[in-house]
Amino acid sequence: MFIRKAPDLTCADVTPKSVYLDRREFLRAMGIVGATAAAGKGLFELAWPSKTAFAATKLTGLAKSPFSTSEKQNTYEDVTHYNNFYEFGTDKSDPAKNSKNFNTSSWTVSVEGEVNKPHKFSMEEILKIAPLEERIYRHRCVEAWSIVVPWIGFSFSNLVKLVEPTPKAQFVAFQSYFDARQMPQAKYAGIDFPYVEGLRMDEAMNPLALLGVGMYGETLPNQDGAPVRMVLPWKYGFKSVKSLVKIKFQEKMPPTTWNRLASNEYGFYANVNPTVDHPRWSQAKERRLGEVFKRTTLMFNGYGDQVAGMYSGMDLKKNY
Ligand SMILES: Nc1nc2c(c(=O)[nH]1)N[C@H]1C(S)=C(S)[C@@H](COP(=O)(O)O)O[C@H]1N2
Ligand SMILES: [Mo]
Repeated sequence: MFIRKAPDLTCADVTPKSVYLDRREFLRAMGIVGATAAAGKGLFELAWPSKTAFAATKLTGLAKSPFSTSEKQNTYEDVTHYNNFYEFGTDKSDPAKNSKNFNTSSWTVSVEGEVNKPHKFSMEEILKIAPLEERIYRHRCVEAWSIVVPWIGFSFSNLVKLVEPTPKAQFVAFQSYFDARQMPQAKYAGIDFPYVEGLRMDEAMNPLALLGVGMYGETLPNQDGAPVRMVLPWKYGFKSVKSLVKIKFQEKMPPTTWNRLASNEYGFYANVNPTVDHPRWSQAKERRLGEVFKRTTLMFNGYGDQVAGMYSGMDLKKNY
């Protein structure tokens, strides 16, 4: 198993073989590998060790990713105490304080719309979709600060393939969890909830687009988007929705939270672009948390080799 609270850990649970068989069985149940039916087990009966919250649980057996940067990682302290998660307050220190009791147990992510196989995924199922990888990505917020984070997850495209989008699926809409009772600070944030975002289909299928389930060797802390979020390292941070509950494939470009609020400031694409300034500040440089001097911001946040091709022929000043 990938996931297990340390006290219940036994050798038998962590053999690579059991991980492999379990995952293969799940994929077979989704009709992805092999023609033989899963031995007596339906998709919803697959055993997974824990149904409880995924807080601070070690994730082991992580593969290394060729997409990882070798730049110095930010500290866990920085990444968990300097957050944008407006549902839990707008100060950078608010999410750490206010998300402590956020209940992420029995979490599901509904994948629907223009797909042949709509499915409500449990976290147990999500963790079985692909072998988990550690990916050390640069993250650039539109507010001109940046961090380097060792995320854990897998390419979002692995999930997409399971649900089989129809030819009508041109865009993917993402929705975060929202509950005013668990997120009382949200009413002062000035944006509408639930938080929504979107990608063009080819962007969603780009191998860099990560479905994140952890960081620093553990499941995600609540303030960083537990239990599952998007991580899109070539785009400004606001595209990477936290605490994901719904994914919808659709023909039309979906509305996005910040674009709805101020379309002259935040576009749909939101690719990191040092040559297109925010109307109220420059995007040419950034402050890496923990550093004193500003760094030069790179086009596509330095991921141009992987993503520039998707935008060739597009006017990126217009499509900001
Ligand atoms: N649901 C939701 N997702 C969100 C946000 C938010 O306020 N609500 N903020 C975004 C912004 S602006 C950034 S920079 C990143 C921050 O992620 P981090 O706190 O894990 O670094 O989350 C993004 N995802
Ligand atoms: Mo951001």
